[in-house]
Amino acid sequence: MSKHTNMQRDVLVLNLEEQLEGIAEEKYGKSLKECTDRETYFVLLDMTTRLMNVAEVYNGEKKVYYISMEFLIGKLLSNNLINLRVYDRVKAILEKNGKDLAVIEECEPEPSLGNGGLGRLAACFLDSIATLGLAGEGIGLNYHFGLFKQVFKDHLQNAEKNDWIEEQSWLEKTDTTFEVSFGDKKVVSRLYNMDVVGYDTGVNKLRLFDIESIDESLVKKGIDFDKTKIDKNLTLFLYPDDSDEAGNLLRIYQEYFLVSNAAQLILREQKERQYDLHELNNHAVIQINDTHPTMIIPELIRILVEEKAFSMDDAIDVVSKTCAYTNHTILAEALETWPLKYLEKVVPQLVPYIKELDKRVRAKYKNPKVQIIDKDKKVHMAFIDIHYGFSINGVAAIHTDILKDSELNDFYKIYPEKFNNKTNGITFRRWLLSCNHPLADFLSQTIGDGFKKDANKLEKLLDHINDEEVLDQLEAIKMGKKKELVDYLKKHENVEVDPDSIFDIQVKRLHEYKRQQMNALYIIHKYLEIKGGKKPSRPLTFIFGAKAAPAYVIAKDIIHLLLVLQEIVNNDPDVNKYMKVIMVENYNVSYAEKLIPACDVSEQISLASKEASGTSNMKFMLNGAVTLGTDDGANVEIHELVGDDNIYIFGVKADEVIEHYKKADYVSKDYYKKSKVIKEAVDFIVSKECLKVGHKENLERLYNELLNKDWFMTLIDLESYIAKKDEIFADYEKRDKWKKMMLTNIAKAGYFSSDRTIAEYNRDIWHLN
Ligand code: H53
Repeated sequence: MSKHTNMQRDVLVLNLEEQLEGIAEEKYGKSLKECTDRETYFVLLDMTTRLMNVAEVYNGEKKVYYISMEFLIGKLLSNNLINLRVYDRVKAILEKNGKDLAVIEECEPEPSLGNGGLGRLAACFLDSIATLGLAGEGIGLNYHFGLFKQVFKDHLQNAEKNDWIEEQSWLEKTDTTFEVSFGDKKVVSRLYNMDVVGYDTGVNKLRLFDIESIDESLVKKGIDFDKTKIDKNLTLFLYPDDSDEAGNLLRIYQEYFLVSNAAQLILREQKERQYDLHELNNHAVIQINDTHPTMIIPELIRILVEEKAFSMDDAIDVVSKTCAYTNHTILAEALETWPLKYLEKVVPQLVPYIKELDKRVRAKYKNPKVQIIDKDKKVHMAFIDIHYGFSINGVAAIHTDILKDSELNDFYKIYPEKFNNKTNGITFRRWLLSCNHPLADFLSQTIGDGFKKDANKLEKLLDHINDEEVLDQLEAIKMGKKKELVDYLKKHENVEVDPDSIFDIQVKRLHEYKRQQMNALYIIHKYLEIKGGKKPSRPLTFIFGAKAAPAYVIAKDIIHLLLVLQEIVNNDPDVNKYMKVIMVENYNVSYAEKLIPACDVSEQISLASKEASGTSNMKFMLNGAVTLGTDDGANVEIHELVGDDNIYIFGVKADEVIEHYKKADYVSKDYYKKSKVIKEAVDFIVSKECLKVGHKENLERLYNELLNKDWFMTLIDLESYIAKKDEIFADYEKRDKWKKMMLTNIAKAGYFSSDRTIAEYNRDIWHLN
């Protein structure tokens, strides 16, 4: 940090209390003590912004631009205070004034700029880029209503707009505007910035583009709006319904809007710094997050050729050396392919360049599986990234191996040197220091606070594996967090939970491959067992949090089943002493921060090969939960780190699953017919108990899906899942063993710090100073 900014910061920090009083007086003509909680929040927002304004801004010779449709950043107040190293002081000042920082935090609306793991990863990465002192920016969109707000009515998911932007917020409106041209219209963008402060370091920016002509009143009922009015709707929602053509086109408009702004911003910066664009790759590296921002490649090439007098060869060459692609999934549905005719409508200016890129590939490689434009005139966006980027990475070891060996094997054979793995990570500032103060404090006392800057130091905890006092403390901290959650659930979901019960939690996007339905079948199985007189030795609490994409019918049916089970189980006096089911409403980052520290059993039960990495698995282990999972994604690496004795792995392996898909020989009904347990559980979905509470249409559809299709092989693993889950619940009673497992999981979590991940991106891909 420069001397100048350092001094300004010190002055502010030294006089924190006076500053806060000053702002309260200025804004509200009151003392801090007299401010309401909401007013106090805005006072703190002001104060924090001032502190960030005097922090060093990173400006290296080379910068990384992380372009993403999602940035699931979560609330910012506490996190910013922690990273600025003033959290404890602010907390104490508030206490002196009769206020509780935890209560003030509740006044902050959570930004709704992301959906799941991919967006949260982008947010963790920004934190780590700043913390490592690297020059880097996120570039994304400022969605007014973001991802929808989930409301349950009649045991069904309803979607409402999520109106999160307030008059005063972390968003800073800038003077920067760009013109963005589509085939049939032009819009004017406006740039908003958000500061991203590193832990004890400087500040980077998250750049969020919006349109000037947005019209919020377009949204009439729920989340419905006229999808054709692009100049009014472009930045209303993240992932608007894309089940029809208008929805698909809107998605392409959004994606081009993102990359056109990104390109203009990046090139403007090169110009300001008087860099030669022929050396773009020495000053900029663009990380393309999933296929959504792929059009940045043809867009940059187009600008260089049409506006900067580059030859086509030179333009392609330098852009290819600047762009790197991260793949986050092997699911075909998430690897975008756009009909050429859609691109011709939305971005006709790019089409000649995409055709040129395709032509060059065609001239070199005959294999139809590597062509950018296929025989049905569909454009494979990932293939543009792979041919015309310099790096392609998967997000966990097994995922990268699957990309190399099967999904993208044809490309791996051409470009082995481009493929690399970067196992995902999470920022420990949010997922430990901020969401679990008691644990963070206890760790500091026990092993020193070196782990806050170097996560590997958590391993020191292993020295205490036989220390009963430490083990008891860990147990007590967990109990404290469980009790906090019990209060919260009572207030927000109106469900009574026993803190002595085992908290078994599955929180993630709702998708058949993640197999929330398998967890539901276990719950049915337990319910029937208890009804039959077999009681568990300790009560069980099953908690879910998940949103289903509004157009994903079966995913919504699974939510319906979970809500129906919640109703049946929690109201059955024979059963509710022994188990409870809770599907929390509108699961988001803030909810995760309450659930994860309170968890005993972390459910990571995707069909092997399908979960690229997962990141909640890392958050749970860091907070002392034990994983019940398949050999999938980052679970594999967790397994290697903690060893067989500290994790519960079940189910078929990835190669077996891949074989089944190749041979198309999985028949779910065979499993149903062969096993009484499976049959009973599946049949219960359409039993009179369920039909009394739920809807025939939804339940029958789900039942038929499981029986006749089950594309993600729920039934193949159901029996081994039941057995493992019973085993883990039984082991929970062996308290010594359990506490040691908790400790080991925390101690071994250091590898999953996003600081490690980002250091690897920088070492292997970005090469920033
Ligand atoms: O990305 C996470 C992975 C996770 C994967 C997730 C993801 C999305 O959230 C959205 C789209 C997509 O293609 C992938 O499902 O396994 O941990 C971050 O890499």
